[in-house]
Amino acid sequence: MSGKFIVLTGGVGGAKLVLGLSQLVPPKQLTAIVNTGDDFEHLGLAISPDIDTLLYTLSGKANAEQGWGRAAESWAFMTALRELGGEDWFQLGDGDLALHVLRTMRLRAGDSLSKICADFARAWEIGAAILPMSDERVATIVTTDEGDLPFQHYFVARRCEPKVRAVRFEGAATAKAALGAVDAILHPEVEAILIAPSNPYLSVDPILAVPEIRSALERATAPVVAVSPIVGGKAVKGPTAKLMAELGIEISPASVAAHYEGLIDAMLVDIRDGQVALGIKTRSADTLMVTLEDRVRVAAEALALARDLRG
Ligand code: FO1
Repeated sequence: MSGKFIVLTGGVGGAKLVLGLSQLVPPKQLTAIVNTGDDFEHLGLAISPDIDTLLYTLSGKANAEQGWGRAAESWAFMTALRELGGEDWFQLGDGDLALHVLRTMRLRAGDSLSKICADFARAWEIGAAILPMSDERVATIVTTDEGDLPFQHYFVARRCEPKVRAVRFEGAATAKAALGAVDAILHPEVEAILIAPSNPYLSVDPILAVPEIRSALERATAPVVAVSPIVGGKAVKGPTAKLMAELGIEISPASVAAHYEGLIDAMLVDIRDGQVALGIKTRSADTLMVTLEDRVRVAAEALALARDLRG
């Protein structure tokens, strides 16, 4: 394949698909546009979880079982922090800390998040382009029955327990797409644009809330294929299914297809969800990603669906 491939991704599930794609597509032809709505400042440090999860995953440094953070991590910092009474609800490993310290220092020096990402990717010999959705601050705020919670407070501190009433992305409406993101989506050699099986409402929506990205997707001539995050009528892990239930949305691929209406041309649906009539082209496959082979299989199925659309 000589073409280019774009994937919109957030969270752990998204990183799995990107890893699968990176085994099939020459890395230089792969661009990931990553959610930054989960980003927050913690202990004075700029944390970008979905970018870091992708950096770790594509460089082979990820803690695969946990999904986020580094493998073989040490926790001296957290131990010392706890002794001093510092906030310890958000686990920062010693190795992980280097990313946050360097990123914070460089952001304060005026470097853009996308430049910092590109330098980290290069340092870890990641060939794929890792682009934040925007270089400007966008914050996912979850409105719950306990009030508004910044994303990490909902996801980690409260373990997704509060009932969700709404989700919003502060700053998204005026945020410009990161340099290169729109051009990547609209590039004439793009063969497929994939939406990873990330949480549509928490991890993909912030990306789609950046006006230039949504309009680029609407204008793109390349096929846009979403991988369903639902497996057998429920979500694999994380709060997707609980969130959908709380938002009164039926937990099904059809709901996700409707959510992406007008943006996607097709959806890869899990074989356990049977044949679903979504009004768009679908392909059925085992989309559960446990092993590396699974990740490659799902990526291959999604690319095959895009190829079918190109005819
Ligand atoms: N998730 C947790 O459930 N607990 C944590 O303590 C935690 C720390 C953490 C540190 C760095 C990082 O990049 C991610 C981290 N995550 C943690 C995961 C993170 O909350 C999620 O991966 C995304 O924000 C949503 O997918």
